[in-house]
Order: sequence, then structure tokens, then C-alpha cells
Amino acid sequence: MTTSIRSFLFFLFILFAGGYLNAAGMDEKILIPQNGYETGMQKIAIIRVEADSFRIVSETGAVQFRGKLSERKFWSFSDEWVQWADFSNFSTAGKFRIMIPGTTYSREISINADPFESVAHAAIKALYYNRCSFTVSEELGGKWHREAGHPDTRVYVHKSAVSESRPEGFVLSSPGGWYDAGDYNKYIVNSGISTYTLLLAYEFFPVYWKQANLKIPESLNQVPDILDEALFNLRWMLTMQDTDGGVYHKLTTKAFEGFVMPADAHEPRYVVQKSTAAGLDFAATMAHASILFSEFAEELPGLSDSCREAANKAWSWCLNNPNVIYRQPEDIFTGEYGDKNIRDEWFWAGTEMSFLSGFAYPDSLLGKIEFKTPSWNNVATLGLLTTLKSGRVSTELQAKCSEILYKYVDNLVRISESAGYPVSLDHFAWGSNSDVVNEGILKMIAYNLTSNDKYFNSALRDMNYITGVNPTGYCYITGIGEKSPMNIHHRPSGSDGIAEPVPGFLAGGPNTAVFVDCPKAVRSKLPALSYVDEECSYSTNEIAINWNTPMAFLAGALSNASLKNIK
Ligand SMILES: [Ca+2]
Ligand SMILES: [Ca+2]
Ligand SMILES: [Ca+2]
Repeated sequence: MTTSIRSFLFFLFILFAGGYLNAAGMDEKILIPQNGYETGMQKIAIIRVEADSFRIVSETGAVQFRGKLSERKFWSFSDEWVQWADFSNFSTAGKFRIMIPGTTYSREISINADPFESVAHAAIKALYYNRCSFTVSEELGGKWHREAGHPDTRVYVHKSAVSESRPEGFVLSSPGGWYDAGDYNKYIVNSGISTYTLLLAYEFFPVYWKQANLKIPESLNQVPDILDEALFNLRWMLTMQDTDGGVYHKLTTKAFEGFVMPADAHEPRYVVQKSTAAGLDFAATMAHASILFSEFAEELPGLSDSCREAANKAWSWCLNNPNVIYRQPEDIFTGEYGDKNIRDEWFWAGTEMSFLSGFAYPDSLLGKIEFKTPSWNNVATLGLLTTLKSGRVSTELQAKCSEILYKYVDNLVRISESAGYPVSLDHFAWGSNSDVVNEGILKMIAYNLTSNDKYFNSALRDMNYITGVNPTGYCYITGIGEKSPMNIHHRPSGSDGIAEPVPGFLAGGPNTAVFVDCPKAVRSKLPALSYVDEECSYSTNEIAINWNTPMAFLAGALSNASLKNIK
């Protein structure tokens, strides 16, 4: 059959099987990962119409696979009953349709060898697009190329941050780093976990990341691109340390700038208050980086030593200033990243410092803190992950840390196995999508340590939720999938005059934590549906470095597995 006849038959098939397609050209009674299914891995679609069975048919309409739908499952977060269509045993690559006999519903699906690489690469490339003090070239940035903004070579010491050697108004240089989120400011607390997450992704999958060409300016050097991108932020972080070892909490304008391009934003910038949380996150990240980059002494001479020295100085400052909580000065109105509980930061930094400098491991904190899904203000689990990966602790400690991780992750998997939508969320916080991908990381690490498929499959379903198997039907990553956010809360995307948003960013996702950002938007009261693709919705549609980096980890882990035909 010639291609044109095949296409024509397929067109007829669509026409007759159809009449159901909505305006966006898709049918949300069937939810699928819009990046595609991987040939050898678990394949689940969510069906939102009551039925008994489903079929996979080829482009010519020939039935390729018949399956029974699961029993009905309820999900309170979207208040609906759904069924799963599981066709994991169908492993032919290509384009097909999933159909529900007895209904008019069907949807195109694709099955291919690696649907994750493009997500992993885009997740890190987005950080390149968010580089501060940096030109995004047309060659690497395509239509989103832009001029550099915020040189940050003349940054003022705010009155909250004065020290003996740097009085109020002292001028320092602190260029580079990533814009934190939809705004143009740079925050150490959030930079720490974001940079660390990329370093950890490399450490778990070094062979995978060494071969990944992310098409960034450093793609031609001898350093893996994921580390080059992490370094762009790490080098900025180094400039945020005062001569006394303390670390500024953030570098910021006094108030958020408007929706203008970086090159058009000229408000004065300040370094603001040194805090213990910033010092500990900085020490942890630098200590981790120092050990990692000692492998690259030839390519990056002196870097490991600089990180070690910075970590030691920050750690000493924190020991002398153990509980300086960040308090937003009255003339500063940008992101606060305030955190009153810094016991978890002490644990993370203590862990990293013990491996860097041989200080005692912070055993005593192990039983006193809660290990949960990592977030910018709860970093305890990062210390746990470093410990498990280090291979440098006693058998007893390794066993103790493993037990803490498995207990937590087993519960996540248990939740996901009985939920209507097979993820582990038990609440929807601001940035709920980042909880999904961070939970995916923990499951992937548990899988890495045990080879137990239940962890792998649950992590895969977390990724699928992000790319479309969720009640809104969105693939939450810009530029990927049939239906993805077009109006993210992101200043360059909102002011560049280009219809498509800057690609590769993960939207924060639905939640019912904040309702005041878009007074005119209609938001569902159901948490999993409370998302709007509107620029004003910073609570559901902003992007952030600490949301993209765990997505890069998870997608990279899955892409690595697909290349090795794992699971
Ligand atoms: Ca490189
Ligand atoms: Ca904390
Ligand atoms: Ca735009």
C-alpha cells in the first residue's frame, strides 16, 4: 500500500471513529503520556468513561491488542471514577490508536524506544534559557534567542547584610547563575537543592549523562553538559559568600520587576541578609561539588579546592551563627524563602561536611528529623541520599539509612497503587508537580539500590502523570505534547513577543493553596483540577529551577533505563 493510500485510509478511519474530537483535537476521556510510551516498559492509559474492554488498533484499523479495563478506581482529588487500560505486553513501536468498544472514544498513541530523552534534555536546556547575565544565542536558543540582562557586576550590600569589611552600599560583583523562576532574582536556598539535584543525577547515571549533548555553549568541552549547566549556577553561588564566610540569602531587586525582557530590566540589585539556612545549603552544595569535581581536576583546575574552601568557611560561619533565621527587611518585597525549621539543613550540611572534611557524621540527628519528599525547605532526605550513594559509611549506618528511605518510599508506592491516578500525592501543595517528580527520584533511587520493579513502575507513572496522565489532561512541560502550558508565569516568555513559551519548563501545577493570584480566573475547588494556563497564575503556572532539576533527574533515569532495556 502506498503511503498516500495509507494516509487516506487513516484519515477515513479517524473520520468514522471520530465525531468526538474536541476543539483542541483531542479526546480527554482517554489520558496518555503525550511524550509517548516506551516499547518495553509498563503502558497504562486512564479511561474516564465506564466500559469493560479496550483495543489497540493500527493506522489501518487492524486490531493489534485486546485488553480488559481494570475495576473502577476512585480519586478524591478530582472526585472521579476511572479505569486503567494496561497494555504493557504490547511492545511494538509505532503509531496506533487506543479505542473503547461500545463508545465513540479513541486516541492516538505512540510507542517508541526512548520517549524520555527529549524531556530530560529539554529540562536542562530550560536552565540555559534562564541564565542570568548571559546572551541566549540564535544558534542554541532558536527563536527564543535574547540579549543578556542583569550583568550583576555592580550589586549593593543591603543594610541587612553589612559586615566589617562590607558596609551598607558596598559594591560587589555577582554575575551569572540562573534566574530562580518566573522572576529575575537569585536565591541561595533554592539554588542549593537545584544544583545538588543535577550533581546527584550525574552521580547516579554518569555514563548516560556523559553522552548527552544538551546543545549549550559548553557542549564542545570535555565536561559532561549536565555538569557544565550546574556549574553555571555553582560559580554564581561562590560569589555570594562574604569575606567572613557567611552567605547572603539572596540577590534581588527591592520589588519584582515587570514583565519585560532581561535586557530591559534595570532596577538596582542588592545582596540581602546572611542566614544560617543559606550558609548550610551553600556548605552542603559546595562540599558535594568539591568531592564530585575532584574527578575533573584536569578539565577544571582548582575548582574542587575552591569549593572545599568555600564549604569550610560557610560551615564555620554557621557554627558561630547557628540560628540566624531570614527575616524579610521592610523595603524588600521579592521571594522570601523563609524557613524557621533548619534542623534538616543542619543534617544535610553535616552529612556533606563529614564526607568532605572527615568531621563526625550527624548520627544524633537521624532519629530526630523527619525524612520526607525533598523540597527547598525540607532537605533532610538529600543528606540521606548522599549517604546512601557515598559508599563511605559503616554497614550499620548504610542499613539504617536504607531502612528510612525504603519505609518512606514503600508508603509512596502503596498510595500510588491504590489511587485512581497512580501517583503518590496525598495533598496538593504549591508546586505539586515538583512533589511528583521528587517522589519519582526517591523511587528511582530505591530501584537503583534494590532492582525491585515496583519502585521503577511507580516512578514511570509519576513521569506519565506529568506528561498527560492527570485530570487536567495537560502535559505540564512547555513545548512537549499535544496540550501543554502556553502562558507560563515567566517574564521572558511573557515579554518576548513569541506565541510559544520558552520550552522545557515544568509548570508548578494544580493546588488549592493560593487562590488570590488571578481574580478573574475560574479555578476548580478540586485540588487536582485547580490549575489555569494563565500568566497571572503564579500559584499554578509559574516555573522554577527546583522544579525543573528533579524532572531532569527522573526523565534522565528513565531514558537511561530505556537505552539499557531495563524493565
Ligand atoms: Ca560539555
Ligand atoms: Ca528546613
Ligand atoms: Ca512569549
